[in-house]
This record gives sequence, C-alpha cells and structure tokens, in this order.
Amino acid sequence: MGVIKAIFFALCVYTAFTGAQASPEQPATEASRLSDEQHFAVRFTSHLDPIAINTMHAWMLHIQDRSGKPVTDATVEVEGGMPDHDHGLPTRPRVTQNLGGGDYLLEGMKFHMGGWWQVTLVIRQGEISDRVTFDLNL
Ligand SMILES: [Cu+2]
Repeated sequence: MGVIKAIFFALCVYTAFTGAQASPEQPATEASRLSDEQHFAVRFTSHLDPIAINTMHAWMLHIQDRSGKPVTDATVEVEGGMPDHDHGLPTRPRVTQNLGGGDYLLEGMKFHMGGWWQVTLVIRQGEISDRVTFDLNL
C-alpha cells in the first residue's frame, strides 16, 4: 500500500468514526430530482439493488425537460464523493449509451465504503447546462 493510499485510508477510517451525523436518511436505489436550475427532471435506477459496497454496477438515467418531454440529446458527466470525508468517487463513471426515449446507461458506478455519498450529474443539452445531485446513504 502506497503512502498516499495509507493516509487516504486512515483519513477515511478516522472520519468514519468521528464523522458528522448530517447524512440523509434515505438510501436509494431509485430517486427522482429536479436539476438545480430546474431545466431537467432526472431519475436514476440502480441495476444493483440494494447498492452494495465495492461492487461495480450500472445506473439507468431518465431525463426529462421541464414540460415532461424526454431529453434524447443530452450529454452527461458524473461527479461525486463523500462530503464528510473529502474524497471523490473511486471510479470514473460515464454514460456509455444513449438508449433513446430519454434513457441513458451510466456505467462504472462503485462505492468503496459505507456512509453519505453524493452523485452529481452535469447535464448539457444544446446551450443548457444544469446539475442534479443525488444523496445516498450506504
Ligand atoms: Cu469515505
């Protein structure tokens, strides 16, 4: 184990024991949310249910515009991490398929420890760019 990795790990263990209690109640394998500027309504469904630690899996995303019409030409980038631990996702998930009808396949999801995670999708459609954040308590 490299030094950086060891420090990172120690920090995670430390914060896991001293960590804030502010994490959300809801673990979720499915959730819907409006984007920050309300351009999009986004639903994710995890193919892994319940979401298990350290298990690579995929999510299905469904994106609608504010009138409820499926958004079929969006690009999506993924950010995320554990706010209490100050680290990001252990993988670099990305949308690998636009399945049509507003559905997108997001592959490479993995969470390497229990606790409060946030996953943010940066969605772009033409000139519009907006973000939606999902909270998960694993
Ligand atoms: Cu952590």
